[in-house]
Amino acid sequence: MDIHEKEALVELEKGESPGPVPSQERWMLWTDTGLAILYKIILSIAALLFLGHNFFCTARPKLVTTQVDGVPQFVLDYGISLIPSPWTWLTTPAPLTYLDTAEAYFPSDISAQITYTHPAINGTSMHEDEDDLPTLNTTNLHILNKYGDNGTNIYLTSNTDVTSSPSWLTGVVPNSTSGKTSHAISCAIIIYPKPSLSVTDVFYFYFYAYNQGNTVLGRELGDHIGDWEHNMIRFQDGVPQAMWFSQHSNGQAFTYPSLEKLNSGPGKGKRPINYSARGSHANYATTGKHDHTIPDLNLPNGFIIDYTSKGTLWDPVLNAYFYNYNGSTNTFEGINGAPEGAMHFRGHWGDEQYPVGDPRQPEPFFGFVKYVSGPTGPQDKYLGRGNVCPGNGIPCFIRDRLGP
Ligand SMILES: *[C@@H]1O[C@H](CO)[C@@H](O)[C@H](O)[C@H]1NC(C)=O
Ligand SMILES: *[C@@H]1O[C@H](CO)[C@@H](O)[C@H](O)[C@H]1NC(C)=O
Ligand SMILES: *[C@@H]1O[C@H](CO)[C@@H](O)[C@H](O)[C@H]1NC(C)=O
Ligand SMILES: *[C@@H]1O[C@H](CO)[C@@H](O)[C@H](O)[C@H]1NC(C)=O
Ligand SMILES: *[C@@H]1O[C@H](CO)[C@@H](O)[C@H](O)[C@H]1NC(C)=O
Ligand SMILES: CC(=O)N[C@H]1CO[C@H](CO)[C@@H](O)[C@@H]1O
Repeated sequence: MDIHEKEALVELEKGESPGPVPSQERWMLWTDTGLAILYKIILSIAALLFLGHNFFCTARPKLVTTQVDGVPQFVLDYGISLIPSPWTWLTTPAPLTYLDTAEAYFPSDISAQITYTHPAINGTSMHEDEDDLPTLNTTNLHILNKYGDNGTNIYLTSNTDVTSSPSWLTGVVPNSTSGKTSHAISCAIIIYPKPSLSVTDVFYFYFYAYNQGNTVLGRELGDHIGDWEHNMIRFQDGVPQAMWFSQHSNGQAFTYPSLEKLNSGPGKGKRPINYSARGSHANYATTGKHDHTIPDLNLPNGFIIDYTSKGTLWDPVLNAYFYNYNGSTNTFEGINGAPEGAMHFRGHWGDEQYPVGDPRQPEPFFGFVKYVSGPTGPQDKYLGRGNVCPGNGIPCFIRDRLGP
């Protein structure tokens, strides 16, 4: 749980595998007709290469520009780039996530959340006809910022009673082979260069339709509709330095070398693994139990426990929206057409806390309730932080040893 995520990035599909290469003898026997065919093949390949070049240029202009903007000219002048290509840089060290074996609430499509909900202010639903609202989607969601104290009091509220467990709350189980959430974009990757610190912070925001709270003395507390969690990797000259794991109202930071990495596949040795806790989706660097009764002092056992395990592998980067963030204007620039409205929306991604007495809200337990309010989005998560931890006043320890 955490309080506070594209148009799909053009997929770089592998080409068709080439057919069998003609043997030496076949080449020798080729006639003029054979040569004409050969020329045609060469011309076709040249045309394909040209089109491919244009494809790549149009597919990632912003990324390339961002990279080059921050690169000293001599690096370019000497022609040997020590900066990994943007794709490698963005996709290779990106965190992979293991969802708990008993997870019931999977990553969810960001735009689906808008479809299954309607905006409400202080318990009163806004209506498309009365409030002159268009059909809301990830492109135009920010128009709600005109209402409810700049959007901050707007709650995307479920169209159905969530206590009846509508199926959209459970999200999408990632493909067990590829780790991709098909037809669900559940991740927003935000690139924020901070020249004054000589770093680039890359935020990986994960979206879930539902957060199931921890069970304390047999009572489930702190559930909410909508859940935004994140990791942040701080890069210096394209080299990862440290990583932040969001957990409940705060989280933990680790140095990049201390993190264990994927031990096979293309990201071997580079991609840090993190574990998403059952229900609450808090992010941890290790498997097992994590007690967070005392905030920021995670213990292996205790009273309020998150569970992580090597369950379903999810690769959030395979289906994500990418953005450049401009800290001086607080604006998101969608890369490859990623919709910006969802990022600029200042309201909540789920229902407002149900009042005591509401039939959906069980009696409070020592003052704690089952259903709390849905979280606000990425723009509200201290993107401008100076340290690896959010600038929320809680001391920042960057651990160089793994622990719960
Ligand atoms: C919300 O509604 C309640 C009850 O109708 C009212 O007392 C309260 O002032 C309202 N709050 C805001 C911020 O409008
Ligand atoms: C959102 O709706 C607007 C019309 O209000 C439309 O122009 C836009 O293409 C839609 N965006 C998406 C992502 O569907
Ligand atoms: C809403 O935004 C305007 C302009 O940025 C600001 O002056 C005002 O104080 C904000 N209101 C609230 C309730 O945050
Ligand atoms: C899962 O991914 C694999 C590899 O990308 C693919 O071959 C398979 O069809 C996918 N399965 C489903 C159910 O989409
Ligand atoms: C951020 O926006 C401002 C104002 O539009 C612009 O001057 C500045 O160059 C932008 N910064 C980046 C890093 O794009
Ligand atoms: C921190 C941690 O538990 N890392 C694990 C990441 O995954 C690799 C292989 O999948 C394990 O060997 C690590 O222990």
